[in-house]
Amino acid sequence: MAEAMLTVKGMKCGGCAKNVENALKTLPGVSGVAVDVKASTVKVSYEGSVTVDQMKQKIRDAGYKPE
Ligand SMILES: [Cu+2]
Repeated sequence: MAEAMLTVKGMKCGGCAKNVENALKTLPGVSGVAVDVKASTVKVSYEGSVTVDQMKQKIRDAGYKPE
C-alpha cells in the first residue's frame, strides 16, 4: 500500500470532495481517498501500477486543478 498527497485547487465544498473522491476511485488500485477541502489536499491510498499522473488526470477530468 502506498500513499500520495496531492494539492488540488478549486474544491469548495463537500460536493467537490465527493466528485474528486469518486473520480479517483474509478482508477484500479485506488483503495482510499481522503479530501481536505480547506487545506486543498487529497490523500490517496493505492496499490498496483496506478500512477500519480493518472490520478491528476482524473482530477482534471472532474474539473479541478491538481498542482
Ligand atoms: Cu463544491
